[in-house]
Amino acid sequence: MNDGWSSHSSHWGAFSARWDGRGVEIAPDPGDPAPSPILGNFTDTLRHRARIERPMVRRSWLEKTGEPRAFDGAFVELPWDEVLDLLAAELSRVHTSYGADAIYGGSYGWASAGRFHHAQSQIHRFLNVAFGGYVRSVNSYSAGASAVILPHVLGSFEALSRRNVTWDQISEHTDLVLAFGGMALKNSMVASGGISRHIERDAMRKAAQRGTRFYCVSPLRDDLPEQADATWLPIKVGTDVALMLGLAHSLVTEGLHDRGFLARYCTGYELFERYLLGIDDGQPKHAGWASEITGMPAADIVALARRLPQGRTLITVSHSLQRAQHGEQPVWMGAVLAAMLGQIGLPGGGYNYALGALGHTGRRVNAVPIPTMPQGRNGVDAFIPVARISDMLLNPGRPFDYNGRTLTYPDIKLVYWAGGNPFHHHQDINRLRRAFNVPQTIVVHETAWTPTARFSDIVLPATMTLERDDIGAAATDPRLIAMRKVAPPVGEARDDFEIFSALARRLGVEQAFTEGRDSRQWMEHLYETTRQALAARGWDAPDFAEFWRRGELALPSEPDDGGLLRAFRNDPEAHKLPTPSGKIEIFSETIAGFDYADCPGHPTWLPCTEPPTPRYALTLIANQPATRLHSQLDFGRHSQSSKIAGREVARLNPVDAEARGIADGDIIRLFNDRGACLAAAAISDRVAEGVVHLPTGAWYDPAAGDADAPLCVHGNPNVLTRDVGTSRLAQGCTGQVTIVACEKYTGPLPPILAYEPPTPVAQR
Ligand SMILES: Nc1nc2c(c(=O)[nH]1)N[C@H]1C(S)=C(S)[C@@H](COP(=O)(O)OP(=O)(O)OC[C@H]3O[C@@H](n4cnc5c(=O)[nH]c(N)nc54)[C@H](O)[C@@H]3O)O[C@H]1N2
Ligand SMILES: Nc1nc2c(c(=O)[nH]1)N[C@H]1C(S)=C(S)[C@@H](COP(=O)(O)OP(=O)(O)OC[C@H]3O[C@@H](n4cnc5c(=O)[nH]c(N)nc54)[C@H](O)[C@@H]3O)O[C@H]1N2
Ligand SMILES: [Mo]
Repeated sequence: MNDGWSSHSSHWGAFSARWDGRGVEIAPDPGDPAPSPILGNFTDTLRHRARIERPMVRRSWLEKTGEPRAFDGAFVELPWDEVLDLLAAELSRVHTSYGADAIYGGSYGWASAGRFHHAQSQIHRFLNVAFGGYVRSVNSYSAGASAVILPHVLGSFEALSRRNVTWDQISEHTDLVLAFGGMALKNSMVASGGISRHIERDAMRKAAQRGTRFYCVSPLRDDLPEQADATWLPIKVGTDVALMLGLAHSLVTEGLHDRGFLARYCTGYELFERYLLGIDDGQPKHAGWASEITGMPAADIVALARRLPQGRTLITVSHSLQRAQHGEQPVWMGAVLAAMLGQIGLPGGGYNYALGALGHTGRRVNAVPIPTMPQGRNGVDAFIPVARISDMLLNPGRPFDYNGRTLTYPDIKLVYWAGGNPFHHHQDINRLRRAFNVPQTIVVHETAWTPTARFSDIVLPATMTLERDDIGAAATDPRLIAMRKVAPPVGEARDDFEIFSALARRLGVEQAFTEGRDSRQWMEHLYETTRQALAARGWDAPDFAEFWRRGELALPSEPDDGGLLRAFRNDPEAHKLPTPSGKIEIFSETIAGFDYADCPGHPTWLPCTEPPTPRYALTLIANQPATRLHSQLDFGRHSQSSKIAGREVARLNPVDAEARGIADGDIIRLFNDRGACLAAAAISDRVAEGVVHLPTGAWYDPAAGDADAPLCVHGNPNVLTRDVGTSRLAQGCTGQVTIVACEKYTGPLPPILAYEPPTPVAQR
């Protein structure tokens, strides 16, 4: 590009950037109809003091003093060669003494968009090559429950979320969208690997203008955009299954359910109907019953049920509903409600799990594979469902349930992380601190001094995306982007690939790790798969040099054919669903056979076992932040501009604020039995009564003093959330909601120290 501008891409959009030695200028991609303001976080981050400039090692680790880890910043700066020698020796020691199943390399996290410098692929490949494997994690924080339940009852998570109903179908065909958890534009701004066009706002506007009625079932009104002109149904948090059952009951009693569809395409409806009608437990799940639980008037439930079969109706269930205890149930019951309406597989109708939760959904997928870094083979059997990290570290050797199996937590001696921030993403941070004190060694590659870096032993400075060349691509985006280096690396930062290559050399496996390729040769190699697939179909397939010169490449898309559900609807014999019966499982013999009280054989109303109490009367929504991706670049300009007095903003309803004497802009303290944090109050009638909304991503900033449960002075909701699995079936993350109390904070306001780098200390 001219004038020093380079094409680049991120999880939140494609753009061009220019570096003047101090700051970065950003120009969103001209083809993007609604670029994300999160791009603004790049402008001042490259040389921010929060960046890690040199390798650092915790002094107490170097000196083997046995002190517990702390956020005290006592790190010794060491030259690269010395640190790499130390680390290679430590990895060898742990591997030789305890085996590869003592190394946790799950390393969950979003890292950055480039497909070659993909931190997870790099670390997994390194551990596979060097040690034959590592203890891994399965599933995600995003879809912990749904990824496990959906294949039992309907089909793969991938097929149901990403290859299903499209925004085009909705604009053209859909009469009613019942969106559980909404479809907030702030969420679909983001797609891992990249997103070059943000189409959701205009798609919803177009649909609404044609007459689609949107219903936003959510504690937050803004979970559907203005353009959708939605009706807001602010039901009590965590009660969606009761509402779905109430709707289903009304359908049945009024004879509005599609018996033909249920008979032809589903199995187990009769057993479920007994539950719905209360034949065995004496409790019909009628609208009155649902009203008591959800707080929504019974007449409104009946009226909504009558509307559902009147036109083309789409039911969506967001990720957030299943990031809670018993999160399997709303995912399953949403599908059952849609099955009862008989529209599954019709254009713009039926069921789409997690539509709008990310920019991956509602689109056509690419017809060719995108470049992906091969990770090699992991020979270690032991794994955990990803959100069981603290459980694993605290309870080596303890058995746990997962998806019909009884597994055992391995005994982890070394934790290695690259591209994720567990002190952002995990629940109950005070418990996580105790867990992170168990292993002998914690290693992290980071771009910045995140709380995870601060709590590790060996901290290696990684380049950030703008400091290296890469290829940006996602299976749901029709453009491959040449991500050109914008600026030189900060300090002594190195690419993850370079770091692992240097370690591999010390461990005698360099050739196996690099296969003799440098970064550029790897990119060319990975690109070749895509190029060959394009060439095979007669598409424009330039060589790598030409792609790099152009800066981008268009990828063809698969047709908008409704995917698995449409094929199944059209011919259920030829296109059986990948479930045990080949049909939609309203009752699952498999799940019933596991005999889990917290996940029975059909969708069931199971209340949360930690309901609000007089002391903790409010429900906290700890959702995805609008001003950044998770915790990434929280120190960046756009994220910072949204804070008040440096704190993350917590919204609450005027009624709840008044009852507690809280005014707009006040600093408040949110607390429960697990922890406490400060935040700045914003009073808003877009938040339902009884709810506090504090998004995730403010860097954990513990006040000095209290070692067990320090106050987070910045506003990280994960000091409050509960660290339990969704159920014995999926053991997914339950971080979306928790109970809290809230009061005005009148003490002296502690400074924000989260972005202050540690000052290196001398070795004693
Ligand atoms: N309470 C609560 N908690 C939640 C959620 C919730 O709803 N509520 N949501 C959950 C969900 S869905 C998710 S996906 C997780 C997200 O959790 P994470 O994916 O862990 O969060 P990120 O902030 O994206 O962390 C990525 C880290 O990688 C670093 N990084 C970026 N590029 C590179 C690189 O090239 N190399 C290296 N080595 N590092 C790099 C960034 O600086 C950042 O610290 O959070 C989960 N946590
Ligand atoms: N800007 C931005 N976008 C993102 C991300 C980000 O960090 N920043 N992260 C991305 C990632 S990794 C993921 S997995 C997705 C996550 O996608 P989601 O999990 O769907 O997103 P959230 O914003 O956490 O939650 C959506 C909404 O669900 C509502 N909700 C919470 N509990 C309940 C409930 O019990 N019932 C009902 N009806 N509604 C409820 C909340 O009001 C919340 O705003 O978002 C992606 N998009
Ligand atoms: Mo996620």
